Amino acid sequence: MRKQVVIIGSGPSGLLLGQLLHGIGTDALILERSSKEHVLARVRAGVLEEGTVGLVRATGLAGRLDAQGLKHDGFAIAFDGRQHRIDLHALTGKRVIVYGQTELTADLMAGREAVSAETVYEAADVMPHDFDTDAPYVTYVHGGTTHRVDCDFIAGCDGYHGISRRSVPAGAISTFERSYPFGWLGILADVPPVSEELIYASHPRGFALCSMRSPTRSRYYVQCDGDDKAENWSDQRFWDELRSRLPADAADAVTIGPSFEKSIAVLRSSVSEPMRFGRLFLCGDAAHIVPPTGAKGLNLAASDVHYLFGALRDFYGEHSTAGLDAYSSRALARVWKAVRFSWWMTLLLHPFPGAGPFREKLRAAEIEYVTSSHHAAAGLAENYVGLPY
Ligand code: RFL
Ligand code: PHB
Repeated sequence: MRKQVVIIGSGPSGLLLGQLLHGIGTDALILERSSKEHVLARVRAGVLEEGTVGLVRATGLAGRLDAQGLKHDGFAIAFDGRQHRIDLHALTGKRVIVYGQTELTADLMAGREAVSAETVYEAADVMPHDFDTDAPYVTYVHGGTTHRVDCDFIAGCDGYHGISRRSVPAGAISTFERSYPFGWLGILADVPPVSEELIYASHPRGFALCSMRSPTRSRYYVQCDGDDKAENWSDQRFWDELRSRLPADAADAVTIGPSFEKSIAVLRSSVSEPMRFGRLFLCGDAAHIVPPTGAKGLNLAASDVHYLFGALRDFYGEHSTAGLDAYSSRALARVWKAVRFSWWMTLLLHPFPGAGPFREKLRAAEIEYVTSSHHAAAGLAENYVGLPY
């Protein structure tokens, strides 16, 4: 089989890229290791930058996102028993949209099916080959048979645990990493959110985040030990811990109910450079991971897609390789700013085990500073709504 582009992974980056390429008549095949049901069951991001929404609109598949996405003009930082609002819209003229990654994935998958663009789910042993030549190809096993797809380009959209990054020779890639000594325990529950806007709460017992998926579905997180297990947390324990970390007015307003999803995410920053190896291009979590504190992971995947799609469009439309040549440096410039912001917001809002009183005093002073200084709040807001592409 021959395709112009083989996309490895059907997460948001692979699906977005596939749909944009379809729109310009470029033939792309998506190879996904898991089943469709498994991909759709993953609960992850919730906050979209306007740039991400614009990219979804360019696929023509933003109908449900535009109708149901919640427009947020601000969020609160809770600290020392009080809430301080960061007015994103007043500070930047922009807002963010709250819409679940699961819903976005479902919309993109439905759009792909509607135009009969091919995705092979449960593709095993996917392997990119010869991407340092002009004749790359990808092999995979499906239904007990090994298949080979020749192509012009391979897009590695297969996330942090994917094969694309790992198929690059060790000497050709550099990875910069930082792990954090805690995780986030997250739940979903069909109860109304405690507040119309997100609350990022910093408390001596640990960080907590009040988010949502809709006016009737809440997404809450509490900072936990990195090696803790979701099974250790009954619903009651979770709600008690969450409420203990919120200011009294918010704690009293939390509606409690049964959770239907509970999982722990570890926090990590990681960037692998470069993002291009001949005809293999890494995109999204395959190249970089950020802690969820700044809500940047999915949005970075989208900005990579923006650069890669533009490069492929110029290649197929104008025979120009300039965008392909610039892809890695353009994408990485934006990635590192988001890595810095996510790292900073994580340090700002989480008590670090063993940090000691001096660092905790500095952290308190910094929270006071960003919540009382217009200039500091503007810097936070500018990064939160998303830096320009
Ligand atoms: P994904 O979503 O991991 O998709 C990769 C796909 O590749 C498949 N795959 C393979 N396929 C074929 N062969 C192989 N060998 C393969 N190996 C893997 C996988 O099955 C999968 O389907 O990567 P992508 O597309 O780059 O998207 C990245 C985002 O999913 C991620 O950055 C965000 O979810 C991060 N994130 C958040 N981002 C935000 O922008 N805003 C948020 O509010 C936000 N909250 C979060 C988050 C991530 C979280 N967790 C669980 C890590 C909250 C959490 C709790
Ligand atoms: C979420 O709703 O899942 C969410 C929101 C904001 C974040 C991280 C996760 O910073």
